[in-house]
Amino acid sequence: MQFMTPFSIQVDVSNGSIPAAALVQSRRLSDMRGLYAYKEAEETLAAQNPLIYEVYLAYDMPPVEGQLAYSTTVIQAGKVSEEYFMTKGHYHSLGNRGELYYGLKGEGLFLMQAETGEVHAEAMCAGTGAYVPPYWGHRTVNTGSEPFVFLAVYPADAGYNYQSIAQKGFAALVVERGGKTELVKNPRWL
Ligand code: PAN
Ligand code: ZN
Repeated sequence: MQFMTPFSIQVDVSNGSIPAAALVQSRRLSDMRGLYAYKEAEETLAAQNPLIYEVYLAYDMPPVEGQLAYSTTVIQAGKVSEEYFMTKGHYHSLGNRGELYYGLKGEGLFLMQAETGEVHAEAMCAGTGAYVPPYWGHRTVNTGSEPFVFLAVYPADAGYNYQSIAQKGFAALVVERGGKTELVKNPRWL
């Protein structure tokens, strides 16, 4: 492993951005085709192609064992029909790598899922530290009316496996019904 000099990088806590980020990824609705449950509502919103979330990668860390990477994610407030705006969600390519999320702003639900389909949800707001144990897929959902922002710290060699969630989604959807946030069964989950 490369011997590195310690460093710090500033997060703008007023909006969750990292002004000196090595990389900023923007995810619009068109980047998330097929991930929302309500297809007609997705088609209707497609013309606007709203920004759903941005990821600010603090540093371009080499993906090697022992190093940590960190990023912030800013998820906009909004819904596709009754399903809240959310991240794509992934398992780590190296399944035995955990992760820590720390809430900075807004309100969200942190969905985690074991390969068996067992789902676990943690409510998050500013100050919540939420732990993803190894082997759990994870997705964040903005359940509030302002951007939901969190910091993520993870092993730099964890990698991303988006495939299984792209195919089957999560076993649970996070929806607003009658003004309340509910977890409901995903009809596409087999
Ligand atoms: C996070 C996520 C970030 C965006 O940094 O990558 O919130 O979510 P998706 O990667 O699912 O689009 C993380 O969990 N890194 O491992
Ligand atoms: Zn992750």
